[in-house]
Amino acid sequence: MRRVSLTRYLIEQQRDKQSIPSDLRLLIEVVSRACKAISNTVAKGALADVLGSAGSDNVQGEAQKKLDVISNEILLEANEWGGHLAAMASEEMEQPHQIPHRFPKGEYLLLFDPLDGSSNIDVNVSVGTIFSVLRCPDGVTEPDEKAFLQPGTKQVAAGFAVYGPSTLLVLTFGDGVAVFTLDREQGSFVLTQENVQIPEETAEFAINMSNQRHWEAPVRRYIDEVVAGATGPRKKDFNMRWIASMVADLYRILTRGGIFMYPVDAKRPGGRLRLMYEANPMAFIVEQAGGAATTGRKRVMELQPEELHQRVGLVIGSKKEVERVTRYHVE
Ligand code: AFP
Repeated sequence: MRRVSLTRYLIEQQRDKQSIPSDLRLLIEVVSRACKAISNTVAKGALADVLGSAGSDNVQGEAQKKLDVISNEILLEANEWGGHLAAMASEEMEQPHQIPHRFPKGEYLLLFDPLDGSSNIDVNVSVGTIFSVLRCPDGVTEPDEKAFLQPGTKQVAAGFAVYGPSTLLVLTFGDGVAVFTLDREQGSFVLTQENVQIPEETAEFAINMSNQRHWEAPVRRYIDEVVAGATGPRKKDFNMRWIASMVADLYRILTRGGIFMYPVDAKRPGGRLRLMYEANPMAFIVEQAGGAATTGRKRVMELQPEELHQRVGLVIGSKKEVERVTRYHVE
């Protein structure tokens, strides 16, 4: 693999494919620098008094971890002065964050979950940042929630960082998926994978089994079959993984295949994951890597959002498995 920095990769993509306008390139560079800062803060753990709860709740009424709030601040401060954004939206903020009037505005909208998997922070398990980029609708100078309510097919870029044994940045601009690894000596992201392809078949599933009694019949049928393994209709054994950090589960799936499911159920009829800054960016990336992403019934990226923080059921990963689960819902 040619050792290419993120900056060089973005410039060469722009020169060769005109696929990354300069303001979008600037946006991705700024977000990558914010992810480096979050990675460094997460890595300090107990040494920097960043663990534990912030003593506040987010828009979902969920207790915020200190690092949720810190990560959100890092992304806001990094992005508000560059002139590339019209506004930002975050899992941690009820309303979109307007660009201060002292700074110029750009054409993009940035949405993010600043720290996904934060319930894993205090037990030192991988966490990450997920982000999605949309264009601000023409003529909108003060983007409100409505400006963000665009289907996932309108995304111009999406990515996620995994703060794990190594810090990774996964990116797509709609022309394949690339992975960068943070070189801490250089302090820069280096290209380590290009044109990622998810195996269409898999023998590995990810779901939180403790919700089993709440599942709908098609989900119960699918999981019963994979748990039956070689003794059941699938005629092969399956393995299970559940890291409870979607970024870590999805990076594993990008690397070796698999299916990740957080379906709607009797306990969460609207689902658990958020459409705009979790499911949609992940769906864009997985589809670009040859996988699939549905709610169990419909392609995630075609959903017309109604609320900025709306939740959605998610079945995502190796194409043939997602198609099977979706077929069970339709049958
Ligand atoms: P937190 O950010 O609250 O830890 O939630 C993480 C997450 O949104 C996603 O990353 C995990 O896959 C999923 O929730 C874990 O949900 P359970 O804790 O119900 O297994």
